[in-house]
Amino acid sequence: MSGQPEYAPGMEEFDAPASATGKRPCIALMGEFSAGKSTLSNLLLGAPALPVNVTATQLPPVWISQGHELPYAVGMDGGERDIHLEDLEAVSVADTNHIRIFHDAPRLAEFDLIDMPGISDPNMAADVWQRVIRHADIVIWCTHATQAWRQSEAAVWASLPPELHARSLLLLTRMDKILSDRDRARVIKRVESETRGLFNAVLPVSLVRALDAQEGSAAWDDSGAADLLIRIDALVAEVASGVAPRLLSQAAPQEQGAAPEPVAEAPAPRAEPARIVMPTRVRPRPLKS
Ligand SMILES: Nc1nc2c(ncn2[C@@H]2O[C@H](COP(=O)(O)OP(=O)(O)OP(=O)(O)O)[C@@H](O)[C@H]2O)c(=O)[nH]1
Ligand SMILES: [Mg+2]
Repeated sequence: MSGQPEYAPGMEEFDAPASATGKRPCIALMGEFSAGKSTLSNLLLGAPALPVNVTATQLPPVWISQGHELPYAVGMDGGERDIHLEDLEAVSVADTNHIRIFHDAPRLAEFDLIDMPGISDPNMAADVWQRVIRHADIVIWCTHATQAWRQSEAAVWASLPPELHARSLLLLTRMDKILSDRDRARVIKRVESETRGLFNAVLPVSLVRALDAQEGSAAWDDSGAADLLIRIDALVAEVASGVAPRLLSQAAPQEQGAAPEPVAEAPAPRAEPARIVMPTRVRPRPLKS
């Protein structure tokens, strides 16, 4: 591991809010290595953002906006240079602040996306995500449901401003890997308890099932994707209009830092996967205006 990222709040000012600048709200996808950030990006865009063959490459943050401009890289000094998506191996993480790419996905009319590298990727310098976090209006933090909300994640999240917490979602990915309804409910309950006051909402999802499902189908709803999109739309609208989203209520002190309970993990994909039926009480409630 490359050690804990040490983000120093106040070191860089966050951008002015989207409501003040008229810019599209910017959603940063964050989380540990392999937590599902790029899969979520593909789900939101309805297509892979990058050529499939670059998934093994260590990439700097990838900032995706609507449009047809050619991709470019922004260096540490703010200088821009053209890049080729087929040759991303040539983009050095050490010299590149972030990559800008453009896509005609309809959802990008509402928001920009920044697909971040994993916060504790052993092959990635700890500060890579810190260089661009100031552009984020909203964070969707992806955490593996089977080992959700580790100390390393909590430490990074605690270093970010409370205003950002209130506009951000915690996504429990890989819910399909947890076998029983009971274990799924237990994980959701624990993480909700440990993160109360730290996110706008905690949402369980199976990104692979959502990708396999037709949008609007029962399988799509059961994957958690429908609830996720409702919540994203609400947050984006609130951020764009300058309404301050509200946090989940504060955690009781003794609830913080409880040891994760073991959960039974699904051994292998099944031919006929069971539907993920999310407990009704954890479905996101509509935000009151
Ligand atoms: N079963 C299951 N697999 C998932 C889910 N979400 C992501 N994956 C898989 O997890 C692997 C890693 O997903 P990515 O989206 O590349 O993760 P990432 O967070 O972008 O990873 P880095 O950019 O390397 O930090 C891929 O093989 C995905 O198919 C999920 O909800 N369920
Ligand atoms: Mg990724």
